[in-house]
Amino acid sequence: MIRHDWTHDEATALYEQPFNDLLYQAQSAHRAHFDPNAVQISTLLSIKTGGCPEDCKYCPQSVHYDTGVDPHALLPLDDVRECAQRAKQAGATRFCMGAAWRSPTEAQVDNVAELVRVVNAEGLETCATLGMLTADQAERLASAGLAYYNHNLDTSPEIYGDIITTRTYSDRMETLAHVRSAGMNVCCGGIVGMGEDRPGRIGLLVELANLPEHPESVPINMLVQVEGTPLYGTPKLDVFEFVRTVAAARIMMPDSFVRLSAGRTEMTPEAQALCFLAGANSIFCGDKLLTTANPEFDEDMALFDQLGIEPLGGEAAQPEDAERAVLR
Ligand code: SAM
Ligand code: DTB
Ligand code: SF4
Repeated sequence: MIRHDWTHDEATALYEQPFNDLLYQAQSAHRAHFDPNAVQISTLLSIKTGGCPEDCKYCPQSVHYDTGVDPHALLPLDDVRECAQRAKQAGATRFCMGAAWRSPTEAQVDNVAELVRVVNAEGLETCATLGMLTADQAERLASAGLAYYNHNLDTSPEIYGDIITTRTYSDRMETLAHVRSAGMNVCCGGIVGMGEDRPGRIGLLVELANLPEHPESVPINMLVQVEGTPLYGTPKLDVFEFVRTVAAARIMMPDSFVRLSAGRTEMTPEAQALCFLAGANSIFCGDKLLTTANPEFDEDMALFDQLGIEPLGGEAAQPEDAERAVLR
């Protein structure tokens, strides 16, 4: 059943079940809505890196922290097309373009709209994450053919102000509403392992599940700790707590793709397999996220083989083609 009226207490009862009961319930929900052995593959490209005026304490791209990230302006169209071609060859179905902006200017929206047309022409679904959008900007991106917009709530409303001071939770909600009104699919999730407590993780899930419509895609990121960011050195989250978050997301948003997102380089294959069992059915492939490392493509395909997982709807089809196409 699709619900939008979760209370914190109900979500807590769900989340705190014995681990085996939680995984059984999550896997049952997963099987009722999806092929349990198919995982969707997205790839990421940072089209504009670093120098962001926001102060998100987790982010290596904020201008406020010295993280050694190499900044660059918006990439030229040809470079983006080439990356999209390689992603497609490797079996990705969605190409996500990330920009380190608080909110794009009108000219920047026009430029990204052009990139969206180019990537769509390569036969890939497009996703972009560019910061806050006005209603009109969302409309223009939708008209250009942008299929998904990623805009994360990141954490629970109670904690938000401790992590980011340059915008509010309601700013985030407003952009999500603009994206919905423009008819785009919503990709919205968060980060765990930022030092939040269990109620903080549950609070994020309640906010996501109680949105007027569930996001089509829910990325669950494990904090990637980058030296120079204020959250560097935060005590690491217990992996079972991460799996519980994935499982609860699957149960509370049974029709959504739940993406095992950032942080996989720190996870064992066993931990990732548990996430798939808990209902994760999407990942980012390619050896780089936006600025940090992600597992090698071959490593991911080896894990898929071991687990009997098939990439969902990818047209790269022939594994040898996929192996030849090194992502970025
Ligand atoms: N600037 C835009 C924004 O913040 O909406 C788009 C790019 S931003 C890098 C996209 C998302 O990446 C953030 O919302 C956050 O959830 C995630 N992210 C950034 N740094 C991260 C980190 N160190 N670990 C895990 N996720 C991270
Ligand atoms: C999301 O939820 N995770 C991705 C994507 N959406 C844009 C980004 C992860 C970024 C990890 C840190 C980095 O590589 O800079
Ligand atoms: Fe900027 Fe996005 Fe990073 Fe925040 S998460 S500093 S808005 S790039």
